[in-house]
Amino acid sequence: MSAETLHVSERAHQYISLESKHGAHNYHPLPVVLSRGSGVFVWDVDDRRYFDFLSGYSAVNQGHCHPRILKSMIDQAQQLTLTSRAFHSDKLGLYEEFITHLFGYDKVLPMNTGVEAVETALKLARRWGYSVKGIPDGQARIIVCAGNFHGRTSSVISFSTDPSSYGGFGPYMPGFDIIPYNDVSSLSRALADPHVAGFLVEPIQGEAGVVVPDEGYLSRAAAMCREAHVLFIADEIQTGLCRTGRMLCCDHEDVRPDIVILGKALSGGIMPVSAVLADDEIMLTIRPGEHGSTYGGNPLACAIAMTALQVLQDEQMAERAEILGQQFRQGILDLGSAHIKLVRGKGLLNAVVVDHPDPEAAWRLCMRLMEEGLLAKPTHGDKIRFAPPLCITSSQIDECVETIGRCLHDLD
Ligand code: IF1
Repeated sequence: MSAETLHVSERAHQYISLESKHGAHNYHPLPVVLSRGSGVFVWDVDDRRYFDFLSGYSAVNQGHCHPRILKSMIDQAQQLTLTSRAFHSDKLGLYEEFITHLFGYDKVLPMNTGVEAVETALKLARRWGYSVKGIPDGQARIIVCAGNFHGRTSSVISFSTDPSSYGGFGPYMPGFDIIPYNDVSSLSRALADPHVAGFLVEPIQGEAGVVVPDEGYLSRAAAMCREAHVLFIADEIQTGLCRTGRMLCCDHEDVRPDIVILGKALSGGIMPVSAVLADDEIMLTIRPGEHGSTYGGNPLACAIAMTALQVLQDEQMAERAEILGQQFRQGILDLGSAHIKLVRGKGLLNAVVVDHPDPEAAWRLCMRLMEEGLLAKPTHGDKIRFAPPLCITSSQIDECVETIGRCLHDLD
């Protein structure tokens, strides 16, 4: 039994042991075993309640087990779940019309996980580069940013700068140029290469610790890409769908990406649903039989995603995230803790950088928060991401800020 699991009940330890014995050790979770979720709350196997400040890494923006999304899932699951794309269904076209009208694009290519949508966007950009921009076959390049996180397939980790993502998994996919994030002069230099097809960027870098670029960075970058006839590709898998206070994070700067990548909350945390949005000049460069997925666009996913998107609008979740995020960041600053180097974020995607001589301080703080009924997890050592479901209330924000303050005080 590790030191961390000393705190857990016998019941919880049984579940943790099963995972340890029979499951790959590709994660290091907090020692808590969850069994129920509703709204902002989750409960563990001993019926202790927690505020969920990770939200499935922004997949549960609508709140755990949202009743309207669940109902859509149950109704459709009793009707038809999967046809494959060998046949049409009575849900795919309706979903495609719904999501393309909502975001203002000609077409959508439905996939499942976020990284599959990222891979799809990369293939679209390369194919557009060859068949529209006229890049010589096999020479297309994609610009990406240092500190990126776009998923964990072999191609995508090929342009990661995080050794824990790419280390020991070579050989790597060629064709990517890495530039510093939030740096328009390096982007300008990289765009000078006529073989560049696209620029893939997170509007806010989530995994890097909620790194928010300078005001105007996204709009400058998008204008430079337009000037260079290069596709601006926004990975909104974590920042999209109301998380940062707008339907898309790019909306903060009125940027309309050439390709938008969505995932996570597109299903409200029910099942993997992702999507790539683009106009015909890009989307129609892929012809029948040249890309796909067994589950991509399945009727169950379509029904769930339409309701998940409708809930975001009906419950004004972008507006809520904007207002409650400001309240959260101000509340954290008002704590005046010597252990907070800074708090940063947009909407309800925020992170606190912990300032403490103990390198384990962020982890210890999260363990204390867990004991006080709030779940959060450190990212990259000294940063803790705080991202609750967007259905959280103002008084709950105050309650959680007070809890964070108490636990920061206990750090010493
Ligand atoms: C893990 C991170 C977050 C993403 C962005 C694509 C994907 C993700 C901006 C791929 C996925 C998840 C993956 C999960 C933990 C989590 C994560 F810590 F890994 F980086 F949120 F910040 N683009 N992020 O954030 O989507 O294929 O996972 O559906 O791999 O540990 P996916």
